[in-house]
Amino acid sequence: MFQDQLVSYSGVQPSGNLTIGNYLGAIRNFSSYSEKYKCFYCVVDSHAITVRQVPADLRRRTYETLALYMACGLDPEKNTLYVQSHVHEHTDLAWILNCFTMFGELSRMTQFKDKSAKHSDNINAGLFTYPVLMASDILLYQTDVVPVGIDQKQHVELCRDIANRFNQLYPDTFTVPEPIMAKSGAKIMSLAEPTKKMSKSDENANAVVYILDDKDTIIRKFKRAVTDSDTCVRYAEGKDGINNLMTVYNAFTGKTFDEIEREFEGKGYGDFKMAVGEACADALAPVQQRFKEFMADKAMLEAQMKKGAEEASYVARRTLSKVQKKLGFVQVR
Ligand code: ATP
Ligand code: LTN
Repeated sequence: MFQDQLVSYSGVQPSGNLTIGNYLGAIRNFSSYSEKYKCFYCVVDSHAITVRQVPADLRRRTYETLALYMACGLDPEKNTLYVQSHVHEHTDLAWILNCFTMFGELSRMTQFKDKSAKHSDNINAGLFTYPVLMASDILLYQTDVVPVGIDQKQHVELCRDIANRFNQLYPDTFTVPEPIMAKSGAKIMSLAEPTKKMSKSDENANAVVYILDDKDTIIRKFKRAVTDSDTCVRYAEGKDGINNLMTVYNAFTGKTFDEIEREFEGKGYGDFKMAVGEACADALAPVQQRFKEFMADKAMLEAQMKKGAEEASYVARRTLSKVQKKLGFVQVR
């Protein structure tokens, strides 16, 4: 679709304050595709309403997520940055793909199982069909690669199954995408329960380091991180807390696990936690600075949203129209 240029596509929900999991597992990696790929990065507000949102918070976080994309190095001149609900083709295609997705497939999605356990008072149909909307996001842009954290791999695999099924019935409709995961940081764990993924909707703020936390808060959170009764900084089975901190340190500094073990030989967990906190705070400081500048200019953010939606709509319209034609929908335009 883009004269042989490959396409990269991903999305982040404006469902809470973004964490270093979102940063290391997803957003930080997005800009590395800008040269080689045509990139689309979306603020997926329609996905966010699968769990209840306070309208004022959702609105503010939609601006914030766009500002963070830009603060993390995504240049809106080189990447299409937009808001999902501004391009109605996403929900149009989602309905169609619902008819090509099996109940059994959706029932097996671990995110659905986790979220329905967490929100047992609101197990709505949107939460169940969430992966179909995600498949629509991806397939509308004839995407080749989807940079995501490990937790989203299952959804991208389902998207591939849906695309293959549709292509078998209606050949040459969709590009079948590949998930790509960061080499380091694709699964950052909670600081309080290191067997659980760090999640922006965690109720325990001490379990989560937010991209916008100040240096003192970041260091305090790492200092309180759950570790083990051993004293030696080394990567080993059963040392989930330390393994996670080593992963964070590796992702922020580029130091290998061997190098980290050597650096902290003979030192205690206290020194190590301090170093992780400092590395994290130092890496985030320039992002926070740029974020503040972008958030101070709402008009600029709105102009970018508009421009992004126009660029995205142009592509999305073409794919949707191709799908509708293949299905036998009458087109009168
Ligand atoms: P929620 O808690 O609302 O479900 P979330 O923190 O899981 O949100 P998403 O908006 O669903 O965040 O995810 C955005 C991107 O960040 C996805 O690519 C996801 O895989 C990635 N991501 C989320 N959490 C982590 C994590 N702990 N480690 C690495 N990547 C992550
Ligand atoms: N489901 C993802 C967010 C998301 C996404 C996408 C990621 C929505 N649409 C398309 C990649 C591609 C999540 O919950 N993190």
